Formats: sequence, C-alpha cells, structure tokens
Amino acid sequence: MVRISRRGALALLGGGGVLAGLAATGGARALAAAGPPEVRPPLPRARLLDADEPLRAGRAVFSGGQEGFGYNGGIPGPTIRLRNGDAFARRVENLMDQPTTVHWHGLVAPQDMDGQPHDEIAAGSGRDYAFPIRQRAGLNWYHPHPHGTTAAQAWYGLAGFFVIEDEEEAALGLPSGDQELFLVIRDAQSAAGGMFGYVADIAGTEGEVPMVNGVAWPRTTLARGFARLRILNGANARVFRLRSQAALTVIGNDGGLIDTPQPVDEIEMAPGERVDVLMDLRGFEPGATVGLNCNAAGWPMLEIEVTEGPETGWEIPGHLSEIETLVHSGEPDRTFVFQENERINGEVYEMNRIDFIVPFGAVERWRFASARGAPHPIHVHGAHFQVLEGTVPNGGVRAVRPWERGWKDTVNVRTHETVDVLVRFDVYEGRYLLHCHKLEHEDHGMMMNFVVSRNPDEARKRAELERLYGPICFSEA
Ligand SMILES: [Cu+2]
Repeated sequence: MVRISRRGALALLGGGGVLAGLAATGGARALAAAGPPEVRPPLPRARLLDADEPLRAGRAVFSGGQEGFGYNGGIPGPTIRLRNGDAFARRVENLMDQPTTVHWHGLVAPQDMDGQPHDEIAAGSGRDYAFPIRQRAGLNWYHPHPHGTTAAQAWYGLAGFFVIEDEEEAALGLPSGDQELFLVIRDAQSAAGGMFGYVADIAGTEGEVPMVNGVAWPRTTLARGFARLRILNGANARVFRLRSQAALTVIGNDGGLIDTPQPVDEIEMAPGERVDVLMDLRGFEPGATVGLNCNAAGWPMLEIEVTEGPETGWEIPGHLSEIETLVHSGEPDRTFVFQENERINGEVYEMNRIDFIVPFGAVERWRFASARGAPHPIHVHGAHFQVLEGTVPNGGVRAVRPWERGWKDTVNVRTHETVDVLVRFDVYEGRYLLHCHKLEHEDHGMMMNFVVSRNPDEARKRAELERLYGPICFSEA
C-alpha cells in the first residue's frame, strides 16, 4: 500500500504557511505515487437537477475511462435544491442490473418515501417519490439503501446533494454563487482495482486515494473574502480530519445552521456527516494557494487558488439561528451497543423484525455505546436529534464537538465511547431505521427497524405478529 510519508504529510499540513505545491516539497518522488499530480484536474461542480428530469441510477464513465455507477452520470449526481414548504416529486429510474433504493438522507419523509431496504426498485424499473418538504434549511443528500449492497453501490459512485433553503438562512447573506462550494469527500481504490475497484471489507472498506466530487486531487479557485464550504463525507468507512491554512468557522451541520459560529482548527467527519464551514480568505493575496487537507490520512485533498475579489465588508454574524432545546430529565430510555461489524445489542438486522416502538411526539434520550469495530457513525431516519455529553473510556467526558451543536442525523461514536442524544419523532408515524453508516457494517446487519406510533401498544402487538408471519394487511375498520 502506498502512503504519503508521515514527514511529507506534516510538511504539507503544518503551520499556517501557504501550500507551495507538491513538486517543490521534499520527498516529491515518494509522494508522486500517492500524492497529487503536478497539474491537478479541475474540481467538478454538480449541476442542478432539471425541472422534469428523472433521477437515473446507472452506469457511468468517469475521468480516465473508469467505470462505475452514477446518478445521471455524475459524482455527485445533480443537486436537488428546494425551499422549506415546497413539494418534492421525482421519478427515480434504475438502469442498473441490480435492485436499488434511494434514501433521502437527512430528509424527514413518510415511511414509503424514505427509500428503505424494504422498498427496492427492481433492475430496469422505476419509482415515483413525492412528499412535502417540512424542515429547516440544511445540506442533505441522496444515496442507495438496498439491503446488503449499499456499500458497493455507494462505492461505485451513487450520491448526490439535496439542499433545503429557508428564510432564516437567506437573511444571513452567506457567501453564495461561485463562493459556495458543495463538496463530497470520500476515498477510492488506486491502481490495484482501478479507482472504483471495490474490495469488500467487513470492517469498513477504505481506499488509497482521496476524491472530491468524484475526482482525485482536484483544484479550484475562490475569490478573496469568505467562502462557504458545504461538505459531505460520502466515504464508505473513512473518517476525515479536515484542516486548512485558512481559518475555518463551522456554521452548520446535518440539521442545518447551528446557533453561533464555532471557529475550529480541525473538523472530524465520519461517513454520512455534513458540515457547513466558512473559509476566511481575506488575508490571502491573489495567486496564493490554500488547501482543504485531511490531517488523518495526510492528504492535501483539494487545492484552492485565491483570486481577486470585491471587498464586501461582510462579517460572520454572531448569531446564526434559533435552535429549540429538547428537554429530558431522566435516564436514557434506550441504550444501543454497537458491536464488532454487524450487531446492535447482540442482534443482526432482520428486515421483518421491528426492534422497538417509539411513542410519537415524545422526547426520548438514547444512549449509543460502541464496543469493538468503532468508530461507528450512527444514523437515525425519520427525525433529527440533539447531541449531549457522553463518556470516553477512562471515565472522562466526551464533550459535544463544535460541529455537533444544533440538530444532527448522524453522530460518530469512537471506540468505547458513549454518546447520548435527545430525539423526538413528531412528523410521521411509521417504520424507520437506526444504523451504523459505516456502509459495510450497515450491509452486514448493524441496523434496526423501529416504529413510531401514537398507539405504542397496538404497534407492539402488530410487530409481534409480523415477526411471525411477515407483513400483515389490516383492515381500516
Ligand atoms: Cu459501525
């Protein structure tokens, strides 16, 4: 396996200096194999999905003739951009030779629109999705969720952005247009099986090369001033630790804007998580380059050349958004222990088993605990949650990280950590999922079905019958 040397990585990421370009750094020969080329390819920017354009999951050919899958041929697929209150309606066509589903990650959707493993779209067929947008502004995304093959389909390129806007966000005047970048960061294989050669590893498949928007080691330009980077970790299993020579301020995450801006040195991102970050390029001369780097892998993933820009005088607002604080005074209502590569509380996922019932509208405190196989990024469908303090192995406190404020739908639980969250399902009743977003863990069964119900006793009885007999059709009488 070719990796950038520790020394090379430190040289690239160290201090506040401007990234000078790899050819000029020491150890360029060693870096050449695993590092960026002398001339980096341009960063692709996803286009918007056209008004009546179906979403098509199918084969795609990427740069260098690599074959994979893509939505409408791209990584990421075309971006869906709507406002809170809009109606979403879209046909999804499966042009692949295998079943798929599309899950709208971060969107609160009715059960039959949630793209769960239960609702496969057969090869060669399609499905119409339609539901109202009933949530605040935020960066969501869509990806496949078929049981047992999510990891491979995601690895081969299926992912796209689903952006929601609202008035509260618009009022802030955040950087937009060319100064707003949507970035899906992930890793890929290298020469061994090609960039998209998928080698399943139950412990979580990691690649040797970083990709941003489907391209390895890209470059782009941003004007002096502030830029808004909206980043998704679309990797199967890799945790990124993002750094830059430019100052970074977190303003949002999975669930939209947080309350107040959080300046950070580093942002840890596990698969499925999103961050909304302001990059301060005011102090850089035109022609300077800064990077978006991964400090964990030693990767200068994205190079940004600073160009001349107008003096806007815009400053980061001191207050970003109003966040309702969920309140729960008791012990955890439920504890979930994530074990090895496939189990939650000792059980492996079964499609027709309902694992627990949640009362509609109640605030519950859930404890996520990681045993072996961590980190486990835990994702909940059907609602957002608020992260509370947890514990670390030596009995210390696991503080809420700056990018975990506000609302989340995915939280990273490291080895032997516990993380408590408060969650309230108050939009839809129905069956939803709780699972590890390390995709190989998810595929191997680190997932649970639960039902949100106004009548938990009835839901429990029904779940018992369905466990014995499979889905049951009840009359409405
Ligand atoms: Cu896991």
